[in-house]
Amino acid sequence: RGSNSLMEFTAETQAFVYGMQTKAVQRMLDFDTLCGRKGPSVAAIVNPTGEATFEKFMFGSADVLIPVYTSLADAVEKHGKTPKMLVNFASFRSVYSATMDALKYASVIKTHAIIAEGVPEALTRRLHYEAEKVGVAIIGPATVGGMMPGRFRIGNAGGAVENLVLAKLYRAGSVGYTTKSGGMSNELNNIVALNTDGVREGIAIGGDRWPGLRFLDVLLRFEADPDIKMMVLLGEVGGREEFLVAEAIQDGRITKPLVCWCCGTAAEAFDYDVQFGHAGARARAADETAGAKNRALAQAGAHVPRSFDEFGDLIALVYQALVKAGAIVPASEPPVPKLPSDYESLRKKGLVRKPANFVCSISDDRGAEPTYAGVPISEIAKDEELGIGGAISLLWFRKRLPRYVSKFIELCVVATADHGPCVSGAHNTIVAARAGKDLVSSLISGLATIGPRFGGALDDAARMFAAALDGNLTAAAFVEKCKQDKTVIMGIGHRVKSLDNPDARVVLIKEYAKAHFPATPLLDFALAVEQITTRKKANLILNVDGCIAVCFVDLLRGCGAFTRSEADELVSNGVLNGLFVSSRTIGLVGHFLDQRRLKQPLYRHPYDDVTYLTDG
Ligand code: Q5B
Repeated sequence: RGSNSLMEFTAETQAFVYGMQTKAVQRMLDFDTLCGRKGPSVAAIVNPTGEATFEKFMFGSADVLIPVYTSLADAVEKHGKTPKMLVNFASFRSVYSATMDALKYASVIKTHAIIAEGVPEALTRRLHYEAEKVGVAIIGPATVGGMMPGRFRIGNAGGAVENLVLAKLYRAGSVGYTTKSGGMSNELNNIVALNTDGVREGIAIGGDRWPGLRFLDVLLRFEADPDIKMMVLLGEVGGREEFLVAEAIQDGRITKPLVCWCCGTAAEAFDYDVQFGHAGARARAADETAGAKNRALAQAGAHVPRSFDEFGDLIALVYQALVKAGAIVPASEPPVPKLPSDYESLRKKGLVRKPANFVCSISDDRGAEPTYAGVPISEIAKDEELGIGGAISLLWFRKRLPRYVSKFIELCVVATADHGPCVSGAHNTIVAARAGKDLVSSLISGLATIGPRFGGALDDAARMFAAALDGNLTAAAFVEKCKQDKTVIMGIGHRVKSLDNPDARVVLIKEYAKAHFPATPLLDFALAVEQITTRKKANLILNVDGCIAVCFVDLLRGCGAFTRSEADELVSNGVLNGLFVSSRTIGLVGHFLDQRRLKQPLYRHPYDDVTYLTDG
């Protein structure tokens, strides 16, 4: 059964918490704050499946870092100067090995609380046997642990902060109680607070059939504690623990007033065995019934009510008698301590607000399914009208645009996804990949070349052509003006494409626009400009950037989904270059993967390809 002697709990006692139970740790620290403890009651967390690190918690309104170790050995080495309690949250599968490991440090870890439910009984008994050999006390399994008001809280014992305050667990009273589970403890915290000066110590021994620490062990501890003036026991059907208590009253080992009740008297109304919620809560023989145990306790001299309804009243009677006799002198009530509230919990209750730092109007992933402009992605995936062009429309324009528009976007993506390895972007991506850089770095290196000369001329082309058309310039006047201004016409000219070597992409885009758009005034204007520029040089064609740009302006202005100012604002915000960046990303990733697949070595530019002008 392990040692029957629990360690002493003071306002300096600290625990190791086994398992990454951050909520439980925070609850222990919140209890510390309520009690006015000087330091945290958790010395360290042991997380064998994680990394050695620090975890941030709140201690009052201050941040504290609690160390996390991957082994108990490390925790003991660093914090083993003073005795520790182990709050063991290992699962029922791993708790046996975790406890056996912890028993190696019996000189430091004097008491364990085993929280797991469902630990096989044979393993539980083996653990208790081994613990007893090394003098370690085990509370549990299947326990919430216990509560030492004003000093120490084991894990989640006592529940939410509101309960701790209502049951005045931030300061000690005169009552020691023991029971089985967390739910029963919470009930007792409340009943004892309502009917006495409060709890001095409360231990839940756990709901299994083979608890380590027993009711009698706890009550004998209370008997020896001069600050505990009366005791409360809330047992239940199943097991014979309560008979040991009755014997101890009879033979004089327990002398302090004890108020008892065993729950589960209703089981006797059935003609078959009833299993209650706890594994041990089932009468396997007549003397394991709640009624038999209540009678035995009453006969031994404990205070036993007629029903659970009268339990609190009887506790109050016994308490008042002790006060009257002068055995208990109720202390004056300290002010109720305040615990700073967590912003998140107040926000959920609607008690605080703050302006958001970020605003987002295009997507939302907070629900079960992400949405783009309010449309769930499953709908986008199902709807043949949408596709990738539709997804871009929703995310960029926050609109579901006509199919011919999303088809046009898809055509632009397909047409400009890649243009071979020799263009600036692909070149840089390839060189970076061959220098051993990762995908994102190589991609960034390629994307960084997109600008006024390469792939980034769309928005400026749209602006220049639109301004000329809107200003009623003729194509010839526009070309002349650019010449006088010494400005290159964005969207005109190509390094390799020309009248003799036409760009197939431009042909495709022009044809689509002519076939599907309501009108193409800007495209027509740009083609008229091309007629003039190509007279000067055959490569001064309307290039892919320029063609997409003017077609897109015709689309934004003509599709009916945007006002003129909305269309202009989209262009001035950079939507057209965004289209090239998005599509070319596909090709650049392809080049990176290609270089990796081909295991290409570091690239070094050949000397004979550099003209050296170094002779002064
Ligand atoms: N001249 C594209 O120049 C390029 C003129 C012009 C008036 C013009 C040049 C340019 C505007 C920017 C633009 C997008 C640098 C191009 C793309 C994506 C790509 C790329 C790929 C892909 C080419 C020779 C003579 C000079 C110049 C005059 C040139 N452009 N006049 N307006 N726009 N265009 N960029 O061939 O009298 O001899 O001094 O800046 O739209 O990037 O495939 O490679 O998909 O990856 O080097 O298609 O046109 O010609 O600069 O030596 O000029 O023509 O003033 O006149 P070039 P330059 P002069 S699409």
